[in-house]
Amino acid sequence: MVILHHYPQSPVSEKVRVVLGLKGLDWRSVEIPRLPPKPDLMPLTGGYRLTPVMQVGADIYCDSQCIIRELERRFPEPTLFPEGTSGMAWGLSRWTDGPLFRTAVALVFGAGAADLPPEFAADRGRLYFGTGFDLAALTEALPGTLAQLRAQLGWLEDCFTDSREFLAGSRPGLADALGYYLVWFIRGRYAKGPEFLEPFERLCTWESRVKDVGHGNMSAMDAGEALDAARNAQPESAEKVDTNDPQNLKPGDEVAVVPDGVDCAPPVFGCIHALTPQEIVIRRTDGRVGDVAVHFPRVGYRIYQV
Ligand SMILES: N[C@@H](CCC(=O)N[C@@H](CS)C(=O)NCC(=O)O)C(=O)O
Repeated sequence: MVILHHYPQSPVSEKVRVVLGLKGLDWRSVEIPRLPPKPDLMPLTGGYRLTPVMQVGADIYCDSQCIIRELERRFPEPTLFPEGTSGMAWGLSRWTDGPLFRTAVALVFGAGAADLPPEFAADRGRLYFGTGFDLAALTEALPGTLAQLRAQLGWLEDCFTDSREFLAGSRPGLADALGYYLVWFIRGRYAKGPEFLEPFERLCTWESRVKDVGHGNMSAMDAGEALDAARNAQPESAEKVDTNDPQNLKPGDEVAVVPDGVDCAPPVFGCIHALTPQEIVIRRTDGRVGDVAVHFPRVGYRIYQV
C-alpha cells in the first residue's frame, strides 16, 4: 500500500501525484500541515520536513526523486521512461526541480508578497532563498524573473514543434510530470498565470493532456492510521554495500543526512542499511513507530559520519 504524505497545494507533490496517475495506482493520502511542526510525520522521517514523503509499511521515502525511483521499481509498467532510458529524464529533473522551480517560486512570491501569510513567507523564503532573503527584492525583480521564466518555458514549448504529444514522444512519462508541475504551479498560484501562459499554445495543449492523466485512485487516510501501519510492519529493504562508495560509507556507519543548500532542514540521524550510487537507506528506531528504514536520494543530499 502506497501512502503519500502531502498537501494539495504542494507543487512537488503534484509531480508525484501525476506519476501515480501515469501508473494508474491506488494510493492512500495523508494530508500533512504546510508548516512545521509536523508531529505525525516526524516519527516516520526522523526530522525530514519537506513535502512529499512516501510510506510503504515501515519504509519511508524522502524526496520526490527517491519516491519516483521507488514507484518505477515497484510498478514498472507502464514505464516512466517510454523512450527506453532514464538518464535524460533524471538529468532534466536537475533543471526543472532546481533553477526552474526556484524561478517559479521567485515569481509566485514576488508577485504575491502582499498576500502571503507572514509565517508562511518567512518559512518558505528561508527555505528557498536562504536566511537573508528579501521579499521586497523578489517583488522588485519581477520583470527580470518573468523574462527568465518566459525564455525557459519557451524551451518546453519548443519540444512540441513536431507532432509529438508528450515530451518524450507519443507516450507520457517522467519528463511530462517534471514540466507539468511547474506549469500547474504558475497557473494556479501566480495571479496572472493564465495570461502569462496563454502565448505558449502548444505547451497549454500538452498541459491539458497531462492534466487528463489524473492522479490515479486516491483515498484519504488518517495520520494515526499511517503511523500504525509503520509500527505494524518491518522495513523490507535489503542491506546493500557499495564497495566503490566515494565517501567510503558502509552499512553500520552512523550518519547524518541533510538536504543540500536548505537552511531550515535539520539532519536525519541513523545507521546505514543500504547504499547505492543513487540512494542511501538509514535505519532508525522511534518510540511511536518502532524500526523504520528511511530512504534518501544521493543527489541533492549530504551525508556526514557522526
Ligand atoms: N527536493 C525535494 C523538494 C521538496 C520541496 O521543496 N517541497 C516543498 C513543497 S512543494 C516543501 O517541502 N515545502 C516546505 C514544507 O512543506 O514544509 C523533493 O523533490 O521532494
